Amino acid sequence: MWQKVLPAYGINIKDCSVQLFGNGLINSTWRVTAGGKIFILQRINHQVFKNPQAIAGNIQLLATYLNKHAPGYLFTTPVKTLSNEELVHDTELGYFRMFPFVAGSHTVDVVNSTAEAYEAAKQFGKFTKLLAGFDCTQLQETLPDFHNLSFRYHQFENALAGTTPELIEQSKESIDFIKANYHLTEIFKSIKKSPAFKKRVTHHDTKISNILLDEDNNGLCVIDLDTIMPGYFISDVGDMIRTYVSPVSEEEKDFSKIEIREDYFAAIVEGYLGEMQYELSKEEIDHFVYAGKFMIYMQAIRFLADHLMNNIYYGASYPNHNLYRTNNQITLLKKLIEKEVKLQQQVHSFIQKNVEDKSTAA
Ligand code: GN1
Ligand code: MG
Repeated sequence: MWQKVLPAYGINIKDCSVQLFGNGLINSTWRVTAGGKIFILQRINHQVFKNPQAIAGNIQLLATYLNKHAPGYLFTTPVKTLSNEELVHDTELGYFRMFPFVAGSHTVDVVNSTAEAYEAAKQFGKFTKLLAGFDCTQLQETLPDFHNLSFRYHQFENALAGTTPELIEQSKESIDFIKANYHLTEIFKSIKKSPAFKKRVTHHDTKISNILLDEDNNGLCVIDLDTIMPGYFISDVGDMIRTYVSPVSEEEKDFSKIEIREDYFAAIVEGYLGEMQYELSKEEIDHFVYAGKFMIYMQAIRFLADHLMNNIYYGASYPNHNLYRTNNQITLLKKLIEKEVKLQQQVHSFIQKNVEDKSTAA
């Protein structure tokens, strides 16, 4: 596939080496070495991202702003083709773009330490903070309704109406759990109406593999910029809670391994709020743990709806894969709810301590 794309960048396919890279569910990624340089080539899933030009446009706007207001900040922009384009379009293969590989950087697929969780949370917080002065309404919605929980709940109801009685019977417990926790959708609806919740430049995919680390494991920058859109902080904090706090991922089938590690939660609080504390309102900070519930619940809904619709979105590599993923997320959500009060207290102690430190320093 890449053979057809690389010549657009002036790369001779006989003089390069290409390997598959990463493990995203939606886009395909390759690492390309050519002419002594390394690049990351990505195919944009056009079924999902219906308007790839919007992604390129958003990245350009952000790059221009950051160049001016935070010139030292590392922000990766696509390599231009020979004809000065940011995207390569092939009628059969779809859309591609390529980024320079950041020298000395690496990514990790799973969070291995609280230090990594801290570094990632700090980078995602810093990204939104640096863009606080940028008018986020200029950005296009690359995926309309992506983290709109009301919309996801409707999708789930439509899936229930369109699926087979057998699948409903088999998924009954999971369906009942989602319905019984509809109040989480109600909270989201009130957030959308509340002036205390602000739309900001939001990454919307804060998994650890979307952070570049240097050789000493310090965070360098955020990558995977496709879902950057206006959004609420609960999306970014929530997906960090969803994916860093448990020692096992959404793919784990032995649910007894799912756990809420308080020290990892604390690392997210310190990393993210260390940057964002003074940007967020009191009401937003009060919803820090809700952020985790929101994202885990929404992911469970998306996996379940996909199971009911025969895995058209996420795919499945074994029978009932998306039902396992759903129940994995439901288990994680239940465990988070058990510790909710204690974790929200951790958030408030962090804020309190910072306020006290500030007043003694003054
Ligand atoms: C998808 O493609 P990937 O793995 O980065 C999905 C996320 C989900 C995630 C679950 C565009 O992300 O929203 O949280 O799978 N991205 C899209 O693993 O749907
Ligand atoms: Mg992604």
